[in-house]
Amino acid sequence: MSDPLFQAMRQCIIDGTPDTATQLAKEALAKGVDPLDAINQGFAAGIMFAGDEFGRGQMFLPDLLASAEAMKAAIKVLDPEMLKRGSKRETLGKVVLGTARGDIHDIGKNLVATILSASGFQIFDLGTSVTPEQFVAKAKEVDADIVGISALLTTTMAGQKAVIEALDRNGLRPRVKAIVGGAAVTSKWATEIGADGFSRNAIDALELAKNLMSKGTASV
Ligand code: B1M
Repeated sequence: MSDPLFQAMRQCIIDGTPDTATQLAKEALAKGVDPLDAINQGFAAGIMFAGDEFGRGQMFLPDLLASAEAMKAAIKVLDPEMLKRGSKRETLGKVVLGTARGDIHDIGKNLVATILSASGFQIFDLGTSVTPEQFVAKAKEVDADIVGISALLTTTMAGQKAVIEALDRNGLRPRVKAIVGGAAVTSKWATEIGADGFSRNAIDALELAKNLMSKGTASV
């Protein structure tokens, strides 16, 4: 990651400066940089570094919050361009998305929503800290094809299992597929809780969702 623009993007997230993040995101678009490259090679590198520093006790919560705000500011600028790039695609399916109960992390979930939406999926985003009952109610209401549950904390991963159990209890599966993701989520965990799919990042989530729609099943 030697490109000075990507380097500056990474640094502004570490510094927690939303104004600079906004400005660099605009600069990237003006230079024709793919918005996903700007996120993956620039801004996300900063938030991962900040997370590692936080984990090692080298950064405190207010600083991490500032980093998250800067990350959101960048994505706000890049989002419309990502959506525009996918705007001509047909509707591929309905996806209910949310972060598991007790979990307020939403940057990754929002990225998944943007990528799926840009690629033609209809997204019903329930936001953060969503209960199993809320997932079930929305899936019924919109006749969802896929329910996606994000979890970033080891403690809230249990919420993914609770959603899958609630979908089963309400007779929604196997027609409605359940997919899971988030930093600590593994393929092993996904298998253990009976999810229909797992993905490590937003791009893989798109492939997974497409597979589920075309084949009716997907491997975890
Ligand atoms: Co928090 N946090 N945080 N945090 N935070 C982590 C997750 C942590 C690993 C940091 C650390 O200690 N190193 C740690 C969790 C430890 C653990 O449980 N194993 C942690 C902690 C401890 C906490 C608090 C408990 C801190 C405290 O209060 N003492 C607290 C919890 C609050 C709560 O939820 N109840 C907390 C709070 C926060 C902030 C509010 C400051 C902020 C969140 C802001 C927000 O989201 N609006 C925050 C942040 C920013 C992070 C880190 C640094 C970055 C997360 C992120 O946005 N990554 C994170 C460190 C880390 O993950 N290494 C950390 C960038 C994003 C693009 O990636 O979210 O992984 P990610 O999403 C990816 C993939 O995972 C995947 O695709 C996405 C895009 O490629 N994916 C899916 C995600 N969801 C998917 C769903 C799918 C498919 C793929 O299908 C449905």
